[in-house]
Amino acid sequence: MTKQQLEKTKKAILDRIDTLDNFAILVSDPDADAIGSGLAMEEILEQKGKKVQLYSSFEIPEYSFLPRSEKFVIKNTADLDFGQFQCLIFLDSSDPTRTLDKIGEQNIRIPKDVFVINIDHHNTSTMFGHLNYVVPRSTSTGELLFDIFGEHIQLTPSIATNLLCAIIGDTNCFKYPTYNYSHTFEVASILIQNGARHDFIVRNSFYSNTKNVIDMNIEALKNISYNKVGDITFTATVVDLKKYGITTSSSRRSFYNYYEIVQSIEGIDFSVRINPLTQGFLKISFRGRTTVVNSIAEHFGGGGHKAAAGGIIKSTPEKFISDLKNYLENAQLEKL
Ligand SMILES: [Mn+2]
Repeated sequence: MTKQQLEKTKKAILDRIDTLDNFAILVSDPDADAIGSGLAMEEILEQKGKKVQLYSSFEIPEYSFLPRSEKFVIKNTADLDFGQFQCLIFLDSSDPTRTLDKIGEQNIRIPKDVFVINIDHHNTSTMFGHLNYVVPRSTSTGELLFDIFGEHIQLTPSIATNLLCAIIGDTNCFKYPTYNYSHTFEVASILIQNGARHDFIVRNSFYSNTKNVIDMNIEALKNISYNKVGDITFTATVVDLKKYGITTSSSRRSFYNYYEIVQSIEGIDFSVRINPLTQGFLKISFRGRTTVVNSIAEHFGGGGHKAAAGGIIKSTPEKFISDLKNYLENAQLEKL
């Protein structure tokens, strides 16, 4: 979207929110960006005197440190009657089904007369909203919420903390190499000036692991296989989260230490982590070190960002790795 289109969309979103009263906010499978953005959006609408419900299909105990986290109603979005709302705001969701726990046959039914606003930074967005504010070059949905609403609200310490947590989470502490951080650091600075606490977010996001999480990271690292197809070298590991009592929804955060180490291995182009789910499904998570990985994830029916992407597929770990190698034989991968 061009700068002019974004400005126009931003104004349309602000105008539309002014005219409506009854909102639901839906977030993608929860990471820090989805959760922090959801909480900030809920408070923004409350400030504007709106009726608002904030939903997650997944439990989010690992983000209970965030201010106002009790505002989340945990309910599978497949079971929601959206007809009771005038407007749905989807955050960080490249398509509406990203808000679902996708195992099994589920879908989202949105009545035609319900207005849909889509705010996201995935370049795989299906632009499903009546208004779409989609900026793939942006670090996070949290940063986009600041861009849209920052000048139109009172930036409370809780909004500032939730937005900064979203940005820190989606940039992996400003370490992903795929963004121009010039604007992001300006936003972060304003958030900190308005009461966001960097130390609180970092301690709770990255330095608060249980022993189970550490044991799982050790197993994931121990079991790494090194694979080479043509010029491409990648690591793969299979870990069963269930063994460690860790839910799929918190897995991204739980593997922080594993990713830090895998990303630091010289000569590796990308890594893939394979997590067997129930009913013969696998959750696959790619991290690019030198190559773009969302094109690989898309080949397997998933999506994501250039350096971090994934999806859920029906396969076995052995078959998936063999399919991945076959795909890489002829794939033209872009460099990060
Ligand atoms: Mn995000």
